[in-house]
Amino acid sequence: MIDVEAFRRDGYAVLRQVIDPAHLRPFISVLERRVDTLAPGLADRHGLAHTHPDEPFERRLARLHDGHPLDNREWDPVLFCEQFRDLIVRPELTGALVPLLGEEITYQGNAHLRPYLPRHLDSLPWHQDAQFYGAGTEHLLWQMVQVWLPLVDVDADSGCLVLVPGSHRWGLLDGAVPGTDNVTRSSLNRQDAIYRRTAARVAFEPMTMVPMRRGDMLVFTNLLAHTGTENRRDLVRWSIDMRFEATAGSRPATDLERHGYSVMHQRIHGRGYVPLRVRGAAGPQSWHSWRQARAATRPAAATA
Ligand SMILES: O=C(O)CCC(=O)C(=O)O
Repeated sequence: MIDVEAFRRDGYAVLRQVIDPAHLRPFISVLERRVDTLAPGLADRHGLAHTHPDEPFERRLARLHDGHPLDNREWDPVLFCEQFRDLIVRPELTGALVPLLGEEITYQGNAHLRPYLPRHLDSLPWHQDAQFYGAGTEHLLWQMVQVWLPLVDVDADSGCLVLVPGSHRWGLLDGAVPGTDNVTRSSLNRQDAIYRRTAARVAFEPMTMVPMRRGDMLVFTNLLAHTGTENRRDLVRWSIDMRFEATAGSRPATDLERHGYSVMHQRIHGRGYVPLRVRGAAGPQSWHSWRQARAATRPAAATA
């Protein structure tokens, strides 16, 4: 059970063995099948003699890339499938968020799947997620959470997250997208400004590494400064990071929070993300209804 007082003080909570790793299996099987489909092309492109069919999930993609880089955003579309939907509506996952978000919870439709390959040395630099969502979303501090879920065990040598406890109390560091354009993908200059500004702010702060096992769940606020670490192991660091909100209108919100919702939803709809109700009086939304909602959504205006 999440300690709400500690969460509000530290800006994050690590929940151990919330999900039985067996429940990650159906989604991992989807990934394994996708790797299998990609295998001949990757072997061909990288001049490999075979497709390493006997390598385990933790290693096969690394063998197939054989030191060649991978753009993890190419994997994000896999997060729209029935097995992923079934994972994120699981009562033990959504129930863990109830003390923070209440009984009505929506997945915002924006997640990243990150298969970080061995010797992935350019981990995502320091940032607060709200810097990317746009100025105004900092007011959603207690109305939304980020959830980071490892699909393999992770530690300091394989790319676990590092964070600065309490950094959410600094407020929004500048570098956030100004005005209303939080839909278009940030320019490299803006990304660089965000990373530099945040790195400078965290430089002399105590940091905490968060090693995790499959089945653990890290929950953090949209203002917590965090980064990934290098993956030096001979394994792929598979993880999913995703965002959930207290379903808009389901509980009282201040004017600033309502403004935060409106900026956030502008981004979500502008980018073509398709939210999914994962918990509530009406029960979680079905796969069928989520798929229909996506079919009715215009193509994303921007990605990543
Ligand atoms: O997985 C990582 O290394 C970085 C994840 C991240 O920055 C996020 O979840 O916002």
